[in-house]
Parts: sequence; C-alpha cells; structure tokens
Amino acid sequence: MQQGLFITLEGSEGAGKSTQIDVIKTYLEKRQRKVECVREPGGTEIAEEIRTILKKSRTQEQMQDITEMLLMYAAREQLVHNFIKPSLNKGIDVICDRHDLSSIAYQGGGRGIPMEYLEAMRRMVLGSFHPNVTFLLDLDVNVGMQRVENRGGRDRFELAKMDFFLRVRETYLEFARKDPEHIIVIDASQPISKVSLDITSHLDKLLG
Ligand code: Z5A
Repeated sequence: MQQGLFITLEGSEGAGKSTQIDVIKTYLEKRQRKVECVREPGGTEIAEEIRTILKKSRTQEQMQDITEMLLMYAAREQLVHNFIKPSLNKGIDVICDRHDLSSIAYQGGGRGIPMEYLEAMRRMVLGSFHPNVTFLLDLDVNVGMQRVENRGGRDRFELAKMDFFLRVRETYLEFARKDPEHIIVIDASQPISKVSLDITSHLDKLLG
C-alpha cells in the first residue's frame, strides 16, 4: 500500500531538474516528511551499470534505438521494484530525476520508436503505477543547450542533432496537454527562485 509521494521531474537538457530536486527535498523535509532522491536511468547497482552503457559517447559499435529503449526499461524495472515501491510502501517520498515520460519523449518522440512499443513496455514494467505528480521543466532547446555547453563535456544524448531535441520538447508538451492533472508544465526560463516558487506552490496545493 503506497503511502509516500512519488514525484518526478522531466524536461530537456539543462532545464534545471537537478537544481530543483534539492529545493523539493528541502521543502518536503521542512514538512517532517522522509525523502529519497533518485535518477533514471540509474539509482540501483545494476541500473547504474546500465546507465554507464547508455551514456558512453565513445564506442565503435552503434547502439540501436530499440536496444536503447530496452535498456531504459531494464534500468526502470530494477529501480521501481527494488527501490521506489519499497520506499513508498515505508511512507518515504521519492523524488525521481526523469521517469517513464522521458522514454516517451526521447525514444518515442526523439528516436521515432512507435508509441505502441513504448506502451507495451510501460504496461510490462509499470502496469498502472505512475507518479503522483510530474513537473515538466519546459525550456527553449537553444537555451538548454547553452546551459549544458557552459557546464562542459557532452554525453551520447547531448551529441544528438537539434531537430531531435525539438521533437523531444514537442512530445513532452503533447503529453502534458493530454494529462494536465498529473503533468504540471513549469516555465524553466525563469530565474531559479521563481521556478522553485512555481513548483512549491503546486506542492502546497497537493499536500494541503
Ligand atoms: N533518457 C532517455 O533517453 N530515456 C529515458 O527513459 C530516460 C533518460 C530516463 C540522462 O542524462 C539522459 O538519458 C538524458 C535523457 C536520457 N539525456 N540527455 N541529454 P542526465 O541525467 O545526465 O542528464 P539530464 O537529465 O539531461 O540532466 P542535465 O543535463 O544535468 O540537466 P538538468 O538536471 O535539467 O539541469 P541542472 O543540472 O539543474 O542545470 C543545468 C545548468 O543550468 C546548471 O549550471 C544550473 O546552475 C543552470 N540552471 C538551472 N536552472 C536555471 C535557471 N532557471 N536559470 C539559469 N540557469 C539555470
């Protein structure tokens, strides 16, 4: 029986997810809640090993899009069943940096894998399990890439072409329009403090 809140952050590169996760954690802890933070792909020993394979930018062999999708869901299976669900059942809130919506946006929208394949994977790995709330940090792709550039060093995903990232953003927004109750779009071009305020105002409403 789930007691903790499952909160996910989504958005394209440089949108500010990592920055805002710290803010949400502090906000929840001030309300005397226990909180764990994880990231996808990753978060368990096996899932972190899968992440290393997925992010490697220098390799002789080209990774097929379907391989990438299968690895994303393999990592998710490990994380959800070995960490997220047990934590929620103990009454601990879990904040996750990316989750299933990333697969829809990147593998579906970005790579062009048919949505019915993703739907089948989602059913197999997650069933009816879904976040209580998802914050989609929406940002102009050029601004996000500039932020990543300033940070330095690009992984296999960040080396993709601009039109890939435009499709990722459009897919995110399309799914947010379909489920406005669970996917909250936040304007990530605002100053960090205003982005935080928009998120915590929504959490105020959620927690009462
Ligand atoms: N992926 C996938 O394809 N399918 C899936 O199912 C899943 C993932 C789960 C994981 O990369 C990659 O896996 C990701 C999608 C793919 N591909 N990419 N690229 P990751 O975890 O290494 O990277 P990321 O998730 O994209 O995170 P990021 O690039 O580190 O961005 P971020 O966490 O959203 O941003 P940040 O680190 O908080 O901020 C970036 C910089 O901007 C930093 O210097 C901040 O100080 C600055 N910042 C943050 N907010 C602001 C505001 N509001 N104004 C100005 N500057 C700001």
